[in-house]
Parts: sequence; C-alpha cells; structure tokens
Amino acid sequence: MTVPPVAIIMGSQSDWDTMRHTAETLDALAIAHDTRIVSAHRTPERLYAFATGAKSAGFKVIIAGAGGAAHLPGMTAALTPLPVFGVPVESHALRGVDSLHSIVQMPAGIPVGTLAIGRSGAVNAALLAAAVLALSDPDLAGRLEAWRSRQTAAVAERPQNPA
Ligand code: RP5
Repeated sequence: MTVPPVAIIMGSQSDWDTMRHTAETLDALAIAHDTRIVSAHRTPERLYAFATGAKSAGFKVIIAGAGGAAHLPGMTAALTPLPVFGVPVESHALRGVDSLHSIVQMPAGIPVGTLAIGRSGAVNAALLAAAVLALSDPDLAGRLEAWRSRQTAAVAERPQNPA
C-alpha cells in the first residue's frame, strides 16, 4: 500500500470536527492523506510507534491537532525528523488558549510549526503542508496557485446583505 505524503493525527475523536477542515483542504488540493487518532496521554505507545516510524513509512509532513494539555504535536516532533505542524483545538474550558500555549512554547531544538486556534489553523496547516510538498512537485504548485486564485476571485468588492 502506498503511504500518502501527509499524516493527520489528532488526540481524540472530539478533535475531528476541527481536523476535518485539514482533510477537506488537502482533498481540495488532491493531496492524499492518512487520518489517525493518536493520544499523547491515552495511547502513548501508539504515539511512539507512529512517530518513530513515520519517516521510514514514507510520510513527508505530519499535521497534529490536539486540545487542552496538547502535548501531541511536541511529542511527535521530538520523535521524528519530519516537519510537524500543530493545530490548537478549541477547548471548552479555556477556548483553546491552553491548547495554543501547550503547542507553541516548544524549547529551542524541537520545532513545531504552530497554527491558529481552531478551523483557521486546521485549514492553514493543510496549506502549509501543501506549500512544503509543492517545492518538489510542480503539478501541486500549480494546484496551490489555482486554489489561491479562486479564493481571491471569490472575495466580493462590497459587502452584501444576507438573502
Ligand atoms: C486532548 O484532550 C484531545 O486532543 C482533545 O482535544 C481533548 C479532549 O479529549 P476528549 O476528552 O474529548 O476525548 O487530548
């Protein structure tokens, strides 16, 4: 079985409502991806096995979404040389500020590219992954450019009242 270039991992089923926006954006760019639930706290052995094997499995970029005490992106980055992008999921108690702080404050030496809280971060993680992959894939570079052009064309000149 061919391993897709992007792995989307998340700490819980409850993160899917956010991380599905990453998957949808990758779909729009025709970038194959795998999606998995990998919890740093509830399934630490699954995390270790996934992160240590991700590069040899053939993945190129990992996008990790988690909320609350969001250790998944950082622990994944500690265990793989692949680029890791972290998406802070909006938590109920602290509206994702806890998630953001947990992901963004990595110690020097182990980077996680941290995105915005929630849907914006989930979409942008996919676009960043696309930009990385496009460096060595001219067809994808063209699709990404077309995606951005469509986005630009979709912005109205003036605001409208709702129908
Ligand atoms: C984190 O705890 C997950 O990433 C999720 O955002 C949060 C809550 O998980 P559940 O209790 O909804 O499974 O590990």
